[in-house]
Amino acid sequence: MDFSRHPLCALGVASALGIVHGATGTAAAPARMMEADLLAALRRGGLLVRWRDAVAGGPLLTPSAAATLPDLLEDLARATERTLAAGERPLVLGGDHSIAAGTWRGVARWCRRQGTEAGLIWVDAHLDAHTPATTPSGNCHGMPLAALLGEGGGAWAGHAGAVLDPRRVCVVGAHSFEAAESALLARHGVRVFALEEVRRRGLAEVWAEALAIAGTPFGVSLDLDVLDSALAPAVSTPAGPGLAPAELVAVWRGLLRRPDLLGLEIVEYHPGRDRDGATLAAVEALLDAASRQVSE
Ligand SMILES: [Mn+2]
Repeated sequence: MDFSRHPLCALGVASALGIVHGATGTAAAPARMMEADLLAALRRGGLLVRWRDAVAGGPLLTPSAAATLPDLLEDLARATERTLAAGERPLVLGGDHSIAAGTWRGVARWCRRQGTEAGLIWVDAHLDAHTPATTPSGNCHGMPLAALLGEGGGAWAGHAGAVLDPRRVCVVGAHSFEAAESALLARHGVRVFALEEVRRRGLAEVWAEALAIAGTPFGVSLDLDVLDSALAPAVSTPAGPGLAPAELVAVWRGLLRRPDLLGLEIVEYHPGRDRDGATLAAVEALLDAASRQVSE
């Protein structure tokens, strides 16, 4: 199956339900992205993209006062599964990173029905591999990767089983995490390309290895806090020094043109913290690069 021929369907998740202590501004991110016509960057690159339509419940998934995080995640899982079943690819725009536990659950369900599995590249300053037993903050946006590997998700995500094959999961850019998280990922054999390794080897070489681990087909989950806080400040949990947007732009060139890219998720944008739109401009540059045709 050549996913590069599938139009993108953008789904905003206007939620900060995964952050109980701390900044909750991520709920405003998808509306800000719509207002800024973020998808124009993809259209300029020649890709077909639309916001999810009203028939499917509108472009934004917004938790109502009564909605719990497990309800929201199941709604999102159904949405990404249906998107793929309809011959489109999900572009999920967060929202805090806890939504990844829904995004990739839906993608994985669709893949299994096709007799395949999804790989995943997790680009993040953090490991997001806490469980309710190890988290110092109690924030679920620090737990989704563990939940996708079948650890601790039953307690907060409403799904206890493993969603992903850890041999096809890797993390790129991490530099701020606790020992319990690296121990959990090591136990599952998940390859972590820490920021220090990226610095030593260069992102191009690391990204090529990450693609090889993720295999075919695969998805990418980008937490914007992997970007250097001085250059892209508008995130829930700024982590200080990180990747320059230009470094990531260079390796993302043609990403959405790959035949094996199932979907893309971009999370943790906190519009109230942006400075002169620098963070949103970085997202636009990434989408522009990802939409470009790359000659082999
Ligand atoms: Mn994250």
